[in-house]
Amino acid sequence: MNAERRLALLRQRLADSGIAAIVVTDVVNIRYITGFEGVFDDQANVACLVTESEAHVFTDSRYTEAVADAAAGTDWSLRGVDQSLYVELCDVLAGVGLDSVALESSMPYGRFRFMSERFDGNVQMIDQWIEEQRQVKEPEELDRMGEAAKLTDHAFEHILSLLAVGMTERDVAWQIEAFIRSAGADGVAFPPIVASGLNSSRPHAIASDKVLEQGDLVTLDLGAKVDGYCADMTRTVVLGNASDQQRELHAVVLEAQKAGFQALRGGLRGQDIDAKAREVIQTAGFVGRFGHGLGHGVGLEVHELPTVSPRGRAAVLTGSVVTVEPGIYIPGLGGVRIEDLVCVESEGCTLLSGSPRELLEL
Ligand SMILES: [Mn+2]
Repeated sequence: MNAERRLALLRQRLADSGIAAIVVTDVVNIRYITGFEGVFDDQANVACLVTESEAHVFTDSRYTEAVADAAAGTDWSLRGVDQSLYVELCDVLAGVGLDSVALESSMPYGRFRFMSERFDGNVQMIDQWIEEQRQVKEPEELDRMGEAAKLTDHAFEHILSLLAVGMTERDVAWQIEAFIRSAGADGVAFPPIVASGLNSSRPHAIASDKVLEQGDLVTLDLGAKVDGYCADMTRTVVLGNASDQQRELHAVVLEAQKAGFQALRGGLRGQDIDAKAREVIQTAGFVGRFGHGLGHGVGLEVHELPTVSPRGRAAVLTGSVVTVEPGIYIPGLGGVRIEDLVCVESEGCTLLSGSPRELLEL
């Protein structure tokens, strides 16, 4: 992890924007910019203040010992919070006499307003600065994502050996989760989606008490989190012999995914990559049956930049990691999605996930 470089890039962005300081409040961004691992939980009471020459972590006694350890030998200094994080942060800002501060757009509105009123200077709302930095992965981040993808493949292989008529969707989801945890991951990157039969037309169905039946399409969307980094992979299988219609859906989605892989390379806009895969689905006659985007970035979070969808106007950068996940969803009939994780290269992409992609009839 190159935390010094991450901090230098953030300071460069501040300088380019003519802003004296930034307060980072998003916990995932704090983890990224400090490089501190295993210190903050999702709910941590923490904020970072970065100026041209200083970098402070404000937090309370629940985290101070861990921060002091993690900060040793780095540019970061610990500021213990006794009463209120935001009051003390504003006091420090006032004390150093800065004329401007950037606040992240994800900050809760009440806190944003509090700081705007209390800080005697120019407050700028900035959007996704650190999220943009997080897109291009360092080699060590790619290694971790490769491990997460491999563990996810193993979990899929494991669940194939268990999947049977009579299990409920929730049974299956728990078996996936239990496998991932016992295989040494931090946990699941997100609650597994197990959508069977008619439920499979709902892209983000919640695993229910529905019992798996013969002839069901079963969509399994799962990911492990390893050393902080997520994987995301989907397969749709059939219990028993597939019908002609199920085969057709699967074949079209697979073709669309291939078109996505072929189109994908660094520097293209997300929407142009999306269009290549979407065209396959539309040409096959399934207009309006692929409602979501072709893919999204993955990293410390399971959904992050870049956006590979009709909304994705920004270039997908070489070194980013994205999903390629076309689907067809027909209410009253069912749905199919096939999703893999790839690293974007200047001339193509490299698969991180390796589970079989042909239609599996169990
Ligand atoms: Mn996904």
